[in-house]
Amino acid sequence: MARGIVLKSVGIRYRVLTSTGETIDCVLRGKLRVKGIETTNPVAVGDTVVFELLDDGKSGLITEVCERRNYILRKSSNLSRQSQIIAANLDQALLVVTIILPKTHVEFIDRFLATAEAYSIPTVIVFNKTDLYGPEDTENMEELIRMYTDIGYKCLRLSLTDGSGIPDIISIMKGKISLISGNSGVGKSTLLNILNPELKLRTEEISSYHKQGKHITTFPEMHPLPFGGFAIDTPGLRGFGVVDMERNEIYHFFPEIFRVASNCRFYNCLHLDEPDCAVRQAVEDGGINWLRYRSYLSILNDENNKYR
Ligand SMILES: Nc1nc2c(ncn2[C@@H]2O[C@H](COP(=O)(O)OP(=O)(O)OP(=O)(O)O)[C@@H](O)[C@H]2O)c(=O)[nH]1
Ligand SMILES: [Mg+2]
Ligand SMILES: [Zn+2]
Repeated sequence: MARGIVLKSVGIRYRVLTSTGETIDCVLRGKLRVKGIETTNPVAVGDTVVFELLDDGKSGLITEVCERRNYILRKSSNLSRQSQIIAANLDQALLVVTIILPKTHVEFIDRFLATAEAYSIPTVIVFNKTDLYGPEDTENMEELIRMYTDIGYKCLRLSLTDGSGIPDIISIMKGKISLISGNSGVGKSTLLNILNPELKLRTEEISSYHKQGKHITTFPEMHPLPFGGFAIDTPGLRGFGVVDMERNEIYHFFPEIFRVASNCRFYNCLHLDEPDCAVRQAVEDGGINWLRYRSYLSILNDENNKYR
């Protein structure tokens, strides 16, 4: 019996890293004990597992999945009710965003942040490609950084081309399991290749035609980092899971709205047009940024409130 952490799943096999630094390819034992939820995949990247080494000494049989601290999900398909675990035991998410090439929209950032709040995963917002920014782009970035810092999110400025900000990223990622997320083309794989040059992940020029990246990375994989810790490169926009939120709890995942909402007249206020709504008052007074309020409304108005 040994313990390890799942780096990757390949078909029915799982690549497991042991505490001594070996990687063992494992299959699942027929009767596997997994606590908690029903999903299409019983084992995910980031899981700690117990396994038996088989006679060949090189492969193993996973007998138990240890209890997860947290996990993120996505629906198996558009129609399916079943969900799939993307990753487990995350310490934090780094949301990589860019002001241009491609432009990351505030609403996308806010949906991600709200989802991460719902999963209780702290998020750091990383503004990449600063080398490409003109004065106006830089101003836009600084405005967003002010907005998110005021709410309580940590923000970093990064350029993978000129190297500025890389030491900050390393100190934030050291010893932790980090999910690297963000739209296609923002530089997630480029970042991981710089952090661990042995990886040689595929990166691609974003097409200049529609200024959007293509999704190059497809399966989540956890990469050990040379300075300690792991990074999970998720497949672009689709990489982050769905959460089913009740309409009246969405504002719980906007920390600055939640803080103010206790002053609304009605305990079940949705902060739309109810009388004496402290949230709307704060938006008017500028205490809550209207961009954030707009993102809140957009999630609230989503059909079924299920989004990805
Ligand atoms: N100028 C500049 N280009 C960058 C920077 N970071 C990444 N790039 C370029 O942006 C393009 C896309 O980078 P990728 O690392 O493939 O993007 P990704 O986020 O992994 O994209 P998907 O795998 O499609 O989700 C590549 O051509 C990179 O060289 C940067 O800081 N500055
Ligand atoms: Mg990539
Ligand atoms: Zn209200």
